[in-house]
Amino acid sequence: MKTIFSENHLLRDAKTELFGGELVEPFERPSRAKYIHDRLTQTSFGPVVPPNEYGMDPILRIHDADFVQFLQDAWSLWEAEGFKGEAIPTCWPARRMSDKKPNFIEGLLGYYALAAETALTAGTWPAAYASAQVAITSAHEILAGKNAFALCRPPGHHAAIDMYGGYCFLNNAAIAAQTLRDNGMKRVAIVDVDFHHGNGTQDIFYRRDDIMFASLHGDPMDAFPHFLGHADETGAGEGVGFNHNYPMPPGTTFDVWRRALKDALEKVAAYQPDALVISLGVDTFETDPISFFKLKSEDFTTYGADIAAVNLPTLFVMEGGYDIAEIGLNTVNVLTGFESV
Ligand code: 7XA
Ligand code: ZN
Repeated sequence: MKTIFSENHLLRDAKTELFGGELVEPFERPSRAKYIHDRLTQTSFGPVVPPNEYGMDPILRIHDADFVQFLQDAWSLWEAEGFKGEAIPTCWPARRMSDKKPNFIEGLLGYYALAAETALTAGTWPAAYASAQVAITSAHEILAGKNAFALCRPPGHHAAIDMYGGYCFLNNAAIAAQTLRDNGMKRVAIVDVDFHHGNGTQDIFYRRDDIMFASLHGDPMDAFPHFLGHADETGAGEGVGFNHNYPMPPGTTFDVWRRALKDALEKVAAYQPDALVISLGVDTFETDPISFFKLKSEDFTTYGADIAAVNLPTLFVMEGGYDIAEIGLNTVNVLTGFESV
């Protein structure tokens, strides 16, 4: 299968992440994509090509226009105040406070952020935009009857209609799924195998029955994003029954995780979608520095084959994974496992 990849991901190069009360080098850093790209090349996995330009319309099918405008303006508003560091939110509309949108950048950051670890920087918007174009271009591969790997960076699954955070700005998987719908597909399934719950994707499609969502993740009682991803969140309105969460505890091993995947894939098969989008995070790996599952490198190959057995046009969209030395191996293992069937 083809990989779609943009060098513009390099523009997302934050120097700080708020972690454990310190400003550290971000876990989500440019070398992640380089290691995946290197592994694709070393294994001659398939062609790696740049995205086409589809503009803003597909992005605005998912995200509110005022939120997208904020992402474009935030850095210049922050710089104009003369602040020295990167733009990090420090206050929120917490319980029983006003939901009016403030004018000042400090208030705007809290209004649109769902968490404080993700610093906004000069190149964040163009990189996020390029990442979305990668996802949209990959969706067009699916429409042309092929499978594809969207090597997106920055990732997307925490980004909601009008919120960023968890290293995510635009929801690449959601934009891709909507692109499939807007070009004639009737039903699309998204399965999120990243360690973290795909709160953004869930939020975007929670009331819809044309895009089903299933997520396997660290129990939010113990893992980011903490405030969404419980098993009893099953959809609302027309979306009731089309949202499936599989929260799992610290130390979860592949046999347990794989049973959850098989259950999710059975639900996908029953749904009879026209295509499958996989939010592919490899932070389920046993030595991932910010996660707590215990998958081994060979397990990624195994579950890639499990996904292929569903026999649907499949789009893999890159999400998380922070054991950088192994990120290429684990990611490409999923793809080779998929292609082995
Ligand atoms: O899938 N999402 C991620 O990999 C990013 C999670 C960010 C966690 C930040 C917790 N301090
Ligand atoms: Zn993750």
